[in-house]
Amino acid sequence: MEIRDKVFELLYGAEGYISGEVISSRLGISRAAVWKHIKALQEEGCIIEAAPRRGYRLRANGVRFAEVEPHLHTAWMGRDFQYLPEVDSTNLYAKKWALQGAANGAVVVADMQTGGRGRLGRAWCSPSGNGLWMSLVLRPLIAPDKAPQITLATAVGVAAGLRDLGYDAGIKWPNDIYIGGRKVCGMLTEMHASMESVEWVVVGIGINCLNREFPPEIRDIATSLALAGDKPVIRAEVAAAVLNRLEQYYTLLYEQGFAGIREEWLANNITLGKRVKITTLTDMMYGRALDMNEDGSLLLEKEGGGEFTLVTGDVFFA
Ligand code: BT5
Repeated sequence: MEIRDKVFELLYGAEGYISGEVISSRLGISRAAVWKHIKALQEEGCIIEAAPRRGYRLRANGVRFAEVEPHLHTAWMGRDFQYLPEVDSTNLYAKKWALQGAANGAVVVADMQTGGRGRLGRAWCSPSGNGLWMSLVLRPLIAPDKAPQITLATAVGVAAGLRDLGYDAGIKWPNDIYIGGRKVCGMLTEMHASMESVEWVVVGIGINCLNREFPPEIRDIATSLALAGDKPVIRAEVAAAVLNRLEQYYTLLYEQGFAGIREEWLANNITLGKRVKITTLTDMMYGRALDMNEDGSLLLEKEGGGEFTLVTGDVFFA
């Protein structure tokens, strides 16, 4: 365990304040080193108060397992859990972990990503201290052509988790989560499969939690839970709420097929009935989103007549 994690555990386990002296003698490090780790934890999003003579007190915090676990009610989801202060991308990390044998339901969470990615190589803005950047390893017993259903089940699970916390979260096809007309969460599913079976799926989920501002390129389209709600956002609670629901909906998908996921998706989507512009690698068109087909694809009524089935691509409200 890193020294910083040990400092965190002492703060977390303390009732009230713990002095710098106690931390330094318990861990055998200097007072200056204690202060350095406290500052680094603060930069990661932990709210740590420092009071003269009394020491340090942890108020609100980050996304280490010790903080997530009390809210987690799962049997297998998130039971193997890694926290990283910084990583290029949790999806890249999870893929390497999957190759090394990570269990079904293994989760990696980072405080910050230096190379967070969206679909088609787009960038995902993942600064330190304010988001939930996590990836799950799944080993579902499904045929590769059913993998897109995992993505849709993820959207249903994340939206349900956010609604449990009181946010009015809606799903934009296929799996962006919106609150108040802005994107609060994106997902990136990657898989490794043979012709017959899926070996592993890595599901990356990025949720803006405490962000108060965004870079210019996404300022008009992005929001965070802090901006969308009027209550404190505890990232560990968000992580657990989402993981709890994901276990439920993946289990539903594996045991009963896609119909139940589709029903939930239909009940919580913000796409159907709207005028949209869609883009695929080869096409661009306007239309009205009519329905989600039984296989998860999106049925459109094209402007100018006819129907179109969108299997993969982007949907913009137009
Ligand atoms: C996505 O792609 O929405 C998938 C995002 C997945 C991020 C997670 S974080 C944990 C894991 N590790 C990774 O490296 N990735 C996953 P897409 O639908 O292609 O949308 C990307 C677009 O969203 C960008 O081109 C921007 O316009 C916008 N965007 C970027 N950062 C954003 C943010 N923080 N909040 C809202 N929108 C953002």
